Amino acid sequence: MQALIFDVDGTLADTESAHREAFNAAFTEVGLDWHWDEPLYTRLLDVAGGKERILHYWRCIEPEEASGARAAQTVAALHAIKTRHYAARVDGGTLPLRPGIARLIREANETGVPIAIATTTTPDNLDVLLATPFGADWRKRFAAVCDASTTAVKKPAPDVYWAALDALGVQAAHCIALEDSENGLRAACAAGVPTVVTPTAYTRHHCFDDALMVLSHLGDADNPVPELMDEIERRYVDLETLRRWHGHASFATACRPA
Ligand code: XBP
Ligand code: MG
Repeated sequence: MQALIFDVDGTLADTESAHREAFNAAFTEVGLDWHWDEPLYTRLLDVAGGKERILHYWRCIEPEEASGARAAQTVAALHAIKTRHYAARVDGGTLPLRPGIARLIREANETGVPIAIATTTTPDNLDVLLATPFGADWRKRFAAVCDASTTAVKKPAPDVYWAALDALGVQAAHCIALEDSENGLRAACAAGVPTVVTPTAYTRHHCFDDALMVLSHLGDADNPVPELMDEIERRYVDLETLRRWHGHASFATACRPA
């Protein structure tokens, strides 16, 4: 295993409740009577990308208006308001990183293992989420940051993972991706990257059959991973754990009948 590729929303932090609140705050600000409750938002998360999600919803409820000439501008303007509301909710470190994320990123940095980000989220969202735990120069920790501005086509398409692999200069099979959703797993697998999934409440019901491992979270010394409680040595996921699992994946792939 030569590199790690991290998804953002749901993986680095459990962000989708803040995103949902930001969407609803934007709808209210512009006078729309739209409201995305948890069950509806959980379904809408099947559409990756906030702009794509808004347009998909609008097309479902008002197909005529949503296909007008100015629909794209309207969606972009609404999404910019949403992004402002998201920043207001997340800025200042109000949203903690998920267990094990800060520890694993620091371990990779300290041991020279290159890491990248592959996300469909808006670039501005990364700064508000990562500047507090890692400082204003958080980007220095990553060999590549690939986001909604990097590729037009969103997950489950593999494009953002291809971009991360190109930037890393590492073969897909020599990496491990960390994801939270079925769209993310499908994108990583389509790019050939073995993937560890840590679902959230929004994605727990998704299908993760092609995942290398599915865990409640990555854990820490004082917060063991429930699925690793039988482990004698270490009950959280570190680079050595990932290298061991990656070795099994490589072996399994090598053995997979043609
Ligand atoms: C999850 C997404 C994003 C967020 C909302 O991204 O699909 O669209 O839900 O963020 P990830 P934007 O690939 O990190 O899981 O409104 O900025 O798209
Ligand atoms: Mg995600």
